[in-house]
Amino acid sequence: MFCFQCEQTAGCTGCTGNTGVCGKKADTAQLQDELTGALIGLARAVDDTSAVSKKTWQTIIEGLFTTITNVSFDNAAIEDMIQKVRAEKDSLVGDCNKCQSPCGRTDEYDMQQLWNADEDIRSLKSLILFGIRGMAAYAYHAYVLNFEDPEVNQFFCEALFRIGYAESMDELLQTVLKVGEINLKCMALLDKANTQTYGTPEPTDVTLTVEKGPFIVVTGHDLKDLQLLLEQTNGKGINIYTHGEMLPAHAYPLLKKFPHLKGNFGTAWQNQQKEFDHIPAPILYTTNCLMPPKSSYIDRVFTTEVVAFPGTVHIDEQKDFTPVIEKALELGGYKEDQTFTGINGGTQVTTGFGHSAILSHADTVIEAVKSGAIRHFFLVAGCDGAKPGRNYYTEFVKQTPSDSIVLTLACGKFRFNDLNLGEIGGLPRLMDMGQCNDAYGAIQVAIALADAFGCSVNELPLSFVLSWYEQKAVCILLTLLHLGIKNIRLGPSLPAFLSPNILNFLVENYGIAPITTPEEDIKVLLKQ
Ligand code: FS2
Ligand code: SF4
Repeated sequence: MFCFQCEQTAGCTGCTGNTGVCGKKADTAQLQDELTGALIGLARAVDDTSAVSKKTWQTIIEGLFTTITNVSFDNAAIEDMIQKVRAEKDSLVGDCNKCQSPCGRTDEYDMQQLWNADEDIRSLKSLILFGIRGMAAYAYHAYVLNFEDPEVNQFFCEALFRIGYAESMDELLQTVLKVGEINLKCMALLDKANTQTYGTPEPTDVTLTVEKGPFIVVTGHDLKDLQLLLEQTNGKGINIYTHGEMLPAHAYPLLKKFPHLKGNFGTAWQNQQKEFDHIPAPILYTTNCLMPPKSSYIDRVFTTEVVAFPGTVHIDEQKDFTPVIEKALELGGYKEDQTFTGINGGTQVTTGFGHSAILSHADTVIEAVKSGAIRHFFLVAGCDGAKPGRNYYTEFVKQTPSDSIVLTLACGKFRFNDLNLGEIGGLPRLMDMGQCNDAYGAIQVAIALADAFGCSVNELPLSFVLSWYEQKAVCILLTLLHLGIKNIRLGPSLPAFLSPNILNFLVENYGIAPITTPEEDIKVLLKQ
């Protein structure tokens, strides 16, 4: 196998051999390559016909989402997805199969060509591929809420097509930045889908205590699945607790109105095996990140949508959560309320500081900056992961000066979201903007502040300190580059798929730098 798409890739170069660091087996990696090759074949067919339908876009988005890290470990599910992609291609250019002198224009792509390409070409094409994989997750969450953007859909095909095409570095670089441009539109689409469906997020305190009685833990990013689960458990004496990237769901008016959406259990994805080991409750996975479940709790793991693991019960598109509900009732939950704490000992966290909530205090913020009460903003955001070096982010937040604001989003926040950093002018110093896709909100806040001060985003007293793990972080990074944002600090390590030349390009043109120590980085960033 060869895979180097995530931050924990073996030896910071690539997973090879029989199993990846994430637990993905070589045959699964092979099938994911086959699926990607089939998707490129489908994109080529789209380029060759005008007969595309909604189903074509959905197939492409679903296929790409399936290949994100920690989404699907299930060979049978991936094989089904490959067949779906091939069937869709046949529906567009079925005659290609009967052609006596095939031109090869709609052939599937052999991913070995990419993995064995010149390292700079491989690097640029990997940025495109991993970026659109991440973007596909956002497009998927939007389309389950019936929101689509034809330009976003079309771009998935364009990008896939270019991965299978011989192009110069300059041409590929344009496509790399276009992934960032289109991902901004895709995140805007999802922001619209979430807020028009569930209301505008509002700051909300969330307890980490689990009440006695039956409960279900729901993890991942898909708000629609949470909504359906809340509806199906209503009045059944079962409480629902969010986990990981589902925490921001508590802030949406239409979700928080369910009285049995009680609180949050646990921290970020890499702690699942420890945190899920002994709980008397089932866990529903709506997306990544899925850690391979231990045998001690695999019978309590339920998956839905594209997330899949052999040996777990998969809830299909009919969305009948009865097996999860029955498991919750059978296990019965805790006999007494259990008080859990976050990583730093806090017993509650706060979420819901989306762009609307923050910008509703824009006058206060602008005044505080003008008076010097706020010296700097730090966006400390992104994925969590298992590497010990990720403690950097906890220390960084703890050491930010008392006249600075820390904005955060995505699952990396669990390293510090239970800290009480105090307030400035009635605003908390630490504000959780939501899931990783809510990077869109952070961008809106930055643009609004730049407008208010009549400067560019790069001239604001604002620093981006990002942690990455999987491919959604890649598309967000490309969006920030597309917007021309400079001096981003990135960690805990730099992507293995950046060749020395491409990394050099990013350093020279965007000032991207790896994290060093919290002390040193804070000192340097406060001066920029
Ligand atoms: Fe965290 Fe995993 Fe949100 Fe990533 S739960 S690393 O998928 O997308 O962030
Ligand atoms: Fe390795 Fe990451 Fe690929 Fe898993 S997803 S095989 S850990 S590079």
